[in-house]
Amino acid sequence: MTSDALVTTPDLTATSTTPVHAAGAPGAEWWRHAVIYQIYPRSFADASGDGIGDLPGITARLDHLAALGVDAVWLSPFYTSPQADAGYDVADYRDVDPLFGTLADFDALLERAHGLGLRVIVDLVPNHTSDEHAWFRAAMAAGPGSAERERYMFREGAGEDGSLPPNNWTSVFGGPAWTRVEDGQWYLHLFDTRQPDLNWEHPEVRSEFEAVLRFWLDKGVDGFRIDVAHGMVKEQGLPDWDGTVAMVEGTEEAPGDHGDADAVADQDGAGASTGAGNRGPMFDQEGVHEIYRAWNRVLATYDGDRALVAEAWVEPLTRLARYVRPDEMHQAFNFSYLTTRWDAAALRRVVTASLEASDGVGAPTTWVLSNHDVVRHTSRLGLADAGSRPKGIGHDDEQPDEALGLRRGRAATLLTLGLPGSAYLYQGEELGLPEHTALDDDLRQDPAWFRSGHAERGRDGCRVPLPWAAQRPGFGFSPTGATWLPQPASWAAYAADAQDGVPGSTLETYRTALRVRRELDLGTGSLAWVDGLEGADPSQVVALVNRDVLVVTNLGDTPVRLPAGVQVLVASAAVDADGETVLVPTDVTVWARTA
Ligand code: TEU
Repeated sequence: MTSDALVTTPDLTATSTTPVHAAGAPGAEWWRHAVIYQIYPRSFADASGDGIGDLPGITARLDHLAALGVDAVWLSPFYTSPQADAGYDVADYRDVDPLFGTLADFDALLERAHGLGLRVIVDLVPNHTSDEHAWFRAAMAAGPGSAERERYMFREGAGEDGSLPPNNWTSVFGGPAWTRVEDGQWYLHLFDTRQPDLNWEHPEVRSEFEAVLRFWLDKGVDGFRIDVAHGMVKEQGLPDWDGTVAMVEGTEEAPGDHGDADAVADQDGAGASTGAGNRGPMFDQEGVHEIYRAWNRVLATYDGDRALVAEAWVEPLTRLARYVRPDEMHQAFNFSYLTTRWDAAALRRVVTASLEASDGVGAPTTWVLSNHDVVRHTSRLGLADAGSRPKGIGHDDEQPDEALGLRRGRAATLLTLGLPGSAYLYQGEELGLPEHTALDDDLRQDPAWFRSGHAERGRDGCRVPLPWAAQRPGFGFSPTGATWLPQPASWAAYAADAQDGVPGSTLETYRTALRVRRELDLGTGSLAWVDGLEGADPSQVVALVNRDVLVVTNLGDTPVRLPAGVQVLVASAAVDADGETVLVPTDVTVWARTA
């Protein structure tokens, strides 16, 4: 821990500050403070004209990301896959699906990105393969008792004739987590039936994934995002479990919800007593950590601070921090932050708990508001229960207030980027894109929509192809105008070319924020809460200092007056300035220089 928090305490007239701590251990590694942009390849940019994004499309648009000012990109899977879960069902971990291009296209992308100073992280999906992976085909062909079946989780069924699933686990997408094959055995799949879980007790599974890591490291990738990082090892005996197999739910036990004080305070990681997070026999087992220690050693044999980021829906935050201990992974997505409601006290609590938990293991915190699995934050924040997390939104669900959601979404982003640590952005959020909340149900492709019996709308609404050019067919996503999902007509106003160079647009606001964040090194800074801005109600206002920047988010109805003499650097929306006085309006974040 550094003492930056103490040395940067500014002279804020009529305020006091509480130093909290710094962001992780000091260190030069890029991932400690990087802003990393998630590319969802099928929806970023299409070069081939088939309406599905591809690697050449990404390469052609990398300048947009360099100009945006991010440090790195993370690519969701582009590997050979039957696309039963949009590529999170991998049939060949060492090749590119023809839908997205070729290995040569990947090499060209990597070279261009590195030429622009952007690092590249790729997605690794180790919990399960596709049912079209050579190993699973071999397992099916070889039959019960074979060595080939040992690489997966095949079991005999329960009941007299084995016609019942081996246990009561359900799939994350809904329905049973087991599928029976013709010879009578069952195999486990925590996700879709076409995503059989691997057996991580098997040495060949371990050595194969280390080889896959090396394959991409040798190509020059800068790191990996590890899918379902908390799921690979299951409790011995696969005992029944009556909990819900799902992600962090934002239940009342979870700190990410209303910021329940007791839950956040209960950060001892002592056990399953809070009931929060994924603590069933299929998630967050001790055995996963040994895998990450081995992978850490693989990465350490390469130069350039290669990094591993955990996609682990685990709470409390102290439990998540165990994935980023010094000899394991480097980052873990902070989903407790993502699931926090639009509430000043809850936000302060989750930020403090996050920094304390990651400081405790010398890791950075990895802030995130949106990704390809959740309703876009601009739309979540436009719901009556602002910041709640529905599992998709359809035409007959509550429709978010788009303008309010955008205003709050921009404020939330500016707060996020003002925090020390690393941050992830999801493609399109720099345009302020809302979720597609009225997508025709007949067009939905997410397996969660089908497996939940249409109870969950699923994730298609955050995966709609990006609008690049307001006046072009398909908003310039593809040269033919084709888009694999339709874009709402209202997206013309969000198109990149409609915002480029327009002062105050979401795109220009992101660019300014990222530039200032980089210039002032906010990512390696530290946080001190500002306890009392004059006249500001702490239950309505989040105020902090990072280096000499005052970050103020007003969640209340009354404008918040900034201390006299500060200089506004960035604002998420227009602020009221009257001579020396700067007022921060409702649902706005401002960065102001104090020195
Ligand atoms: O997500 C893991 C996960 O827990 C989510 O799938 C979540 O449960 C789901 O989005 C419901 O909201 C990862 C990937 O990010 C996701 O896209 C994949 O579908 C999943 O793994 C399986 O590989």
